[in-house]
Amino acid sequence: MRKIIDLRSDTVTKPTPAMRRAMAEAEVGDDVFGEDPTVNKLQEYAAQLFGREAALFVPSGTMGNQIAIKVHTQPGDEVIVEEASHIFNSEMAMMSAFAGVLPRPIPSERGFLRWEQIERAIRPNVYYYAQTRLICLENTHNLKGGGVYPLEWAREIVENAHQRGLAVHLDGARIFNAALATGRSVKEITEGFDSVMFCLSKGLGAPAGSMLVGSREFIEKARRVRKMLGGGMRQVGVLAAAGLYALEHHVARLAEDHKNAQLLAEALQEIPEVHLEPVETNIVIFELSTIPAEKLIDELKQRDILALAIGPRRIRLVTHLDVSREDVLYAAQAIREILKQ
Ligand code: TLP
Repeated sequence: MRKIIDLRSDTVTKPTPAMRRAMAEAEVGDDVFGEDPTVNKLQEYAAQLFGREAALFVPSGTMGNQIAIKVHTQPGDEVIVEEASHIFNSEMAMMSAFAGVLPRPIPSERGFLRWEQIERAIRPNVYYYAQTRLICLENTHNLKGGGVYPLEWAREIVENAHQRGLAVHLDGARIFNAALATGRSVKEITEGFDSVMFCLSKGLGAPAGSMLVGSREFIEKARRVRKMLGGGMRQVGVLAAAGLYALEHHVARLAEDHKNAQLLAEALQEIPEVHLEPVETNIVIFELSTIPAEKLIDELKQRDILALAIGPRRIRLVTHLDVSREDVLYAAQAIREILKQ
């Protein structure tokens, strides 16, 4: 039987045999008591990688983002987000439901806001206006093609926001892809953000888990909010071990995913019915001019290739640990054949 080529997301990776061994051998304890040595090691390692005082292991990226929003805001505050951001679109309106805040979405071309746009959206200090309290940025930007936030733009936002007394949170679900693409460290590209969330369970290949990093004070508050959400876990060192393994062994190999995404993009570019968006990391997005996205997806499924529709004619393909060079070439060829029919 041919293997399934799953390009729907980099969340679909399965733990490698070596990662599973690390999980099986993990030392564990009750993490709600702060006594899981493997979780503690992962948190210390993450804090050190990002040059922060502390870090917190959380079950998912969504929970990490929502904890950060809750810690940075008070009910009734306003939060500036990019229109196509994950926080605004794919987290169940949780910032309103849980933190009681109002998102203020701002459109952009590739997912990256400039300070001038943000500045215009900040509420003046008038007593009957909700007050802007937080800005959330996303790097890489998922739904607008996996692009990397221009470093100077992000720095300008952080600096100006702080001068205005606003906090800035980074949804860095794929921050290691951004670091690789720019040739800089995660510490360098996230400097100054009040909090950063990153995922262990995407391109890094762990089965679950994300991290929040920030100041000791922020992480202490975040731990309380994690408990409110039922995210306090017990002998979770078995999962933290996968995360540690991922950080130690799967960061450099993201280069392969970027190469495969480029290869896929080059092949797709040759197909006249495909309108490809720029590809910078491991995400490939294109628009179809002749058939609906669902039709192509159904046809691909019959050839054991899985893809994701993110609009009526828009498709996203993501490269990762379980996708080879041969797989992407096979997928590109299949797309070409289906569209020709
Ligand atoms: N993204 C998933 C889906 O939810 C769309 C994917 O397949 O890309 N921030 C960003 C930028 C994300 O892309 C995601 C997940 C999250 C946060 C949430 O992480 P999880 O799924 O762990 O809650």
